Amino acid sequence: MFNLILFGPPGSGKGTQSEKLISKYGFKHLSTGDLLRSEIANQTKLGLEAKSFMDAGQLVPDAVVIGMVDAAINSNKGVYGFLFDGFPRTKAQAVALDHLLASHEEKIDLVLALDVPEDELLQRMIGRAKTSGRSDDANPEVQKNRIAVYKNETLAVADHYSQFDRVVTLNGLGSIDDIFSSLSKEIDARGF
Ligand code: B4P
Repeated sequence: MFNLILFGPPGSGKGTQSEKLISKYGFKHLSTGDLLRSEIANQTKLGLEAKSFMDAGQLVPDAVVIGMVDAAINSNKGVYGFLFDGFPRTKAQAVALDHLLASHEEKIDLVLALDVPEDELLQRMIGRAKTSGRSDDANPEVQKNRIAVYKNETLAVADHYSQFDRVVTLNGLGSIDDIFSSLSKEIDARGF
């Protein structure tokens, strides 16, 4: 198996690039944002709990997200590799993911981090708000809060995997195709 984390701040293009990587390499996509939005759409207890955090630009509690990922990994045994998109978002989630994978004798092979300046992130989220229908995209204060949460809580995930030398940072500014090609080069270089 080859397990990849696509890492970056909100609006950096993780969802956009994930779609392309999945169709090229056949990863099993595991986006916690998508899973949470589907829980909200289905009006489950988990979704109702998550919605208030997401609408405020806060992270959903670790235990909720980790439980969701655990279930998704267990129900997708035998896949070629997972592409984790938007997860882990805290050091505690990263440690939990390492344990979950280790229990299947697996590990994270590579973390590809998209580097995008803050003013561009805000512009992209404003643009996405016009079509996404996402309540967390509509409010500029919420967008700024999401970036602050990224700096305070999520950057620690990159530090965690850097100690194992598994992080490659790439420029996330430019055309979607050019960024996809630089991500693909890193994956190809590892023989996946
Ligand atoms: P996510 O669903 O993960 O979404 P995201 O980080 O906002 O966006 P992404 O980086 O995927 O950007 P996209 O491709 O859409 O998270 C939503 C919320 O869920 C979180 O705030 C949190 O509350 C909760 N959550 C999720 N996971 C969690 C976890 N593990 N723990 C706790 N809470 C969690 O790109 C953005 C826009 O830019 C799009 O409009 C796109 O078209 C455009 N774009 C993309 N690439 C571009 C490029 N190269 N140039 C110009 N525009 C580009």
